[in-house]
Amino acid sequence: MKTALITGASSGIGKETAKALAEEGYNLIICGRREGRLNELKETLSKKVEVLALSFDVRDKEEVFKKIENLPPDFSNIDILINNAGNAHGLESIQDGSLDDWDAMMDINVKGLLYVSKAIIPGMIERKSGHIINIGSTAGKEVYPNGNVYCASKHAVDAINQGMRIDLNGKGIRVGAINPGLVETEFSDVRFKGDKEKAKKVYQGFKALQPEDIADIIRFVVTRPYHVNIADLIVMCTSQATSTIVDKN
Ligand code: NDP
Ligand code: 8X3
Repeated sequence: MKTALITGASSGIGKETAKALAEEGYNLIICGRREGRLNELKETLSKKVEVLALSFDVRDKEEVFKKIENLPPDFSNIDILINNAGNAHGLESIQDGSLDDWDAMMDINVKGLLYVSKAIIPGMIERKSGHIINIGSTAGKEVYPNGNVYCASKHAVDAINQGMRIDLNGKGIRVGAINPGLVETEFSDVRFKGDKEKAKKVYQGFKALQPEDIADIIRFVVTRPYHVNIADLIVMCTSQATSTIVDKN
């Protein structure tokens, strides 16, 4: 049976992806910082498949390598890596943005994704087999007002996705990105630092994508025959045309 490692599995897209892949029979390594949430999810999904909850901060490169290099034997061959952990921190103009928010976004969304990938790719190369799915964003395809550094981090994911696909060509490893538009998760709670009212307003007046929608697409992507690689996919809710054009009533 195949094993998938999902970063950011403690909520939103990552959590729903874990559920979807458990239904498909994949054994899972679910990652995130909030251990309690990971253990809860593990308890539910363990009824279907083998699950390992692995708690680490993707920013901590030593911890990333230590955790991944010391996986128990049953989980050490990772077939699918879903680079999903990430968030926006703040929504400020470039002149008003906070340095701490900028560090968080670049360190988590870009460098964290690189550390986890660097720890897992050698095994995939050795086994001449693997599948990496990078969760980008429409923010990696266009820039919107006050999105500056978050958009930069997701444009970097877009470039890394292309770079991985080029460098890993011929090594038996599939690489592709899924770039969602507005998805109703804890994303805006994090962006607005726990201001629930402000976060809720982001998804009011239209039907936003739900994390299950993206999980369903990831399920489709990983279950294609080996010769089929979904390289780059943009998905928005029907009400959304661009980052700034959303049909709200
Ligand atoms: P959530 O806030 O619901 O989930 C974010 C996940 O990332 C959590 O599981 C969180 O776990 C994890 N995470 C955040 N920081 C770290 C860290 N330092 N170390 C380890 N894990 C971390 O948001 P989404 O599900 O929406 O976001 C998932 C991905 O989808 C992100 O990359 C986001 O940029 C992208 N995306 C989201 C969109 C949206 O509109 N929601 C649209 C386009 C892309 P924990 O806090 O436990 O560490
Ligand atoms: C999340 C979507 O539009 O908030 O990446 O940047 S958006």
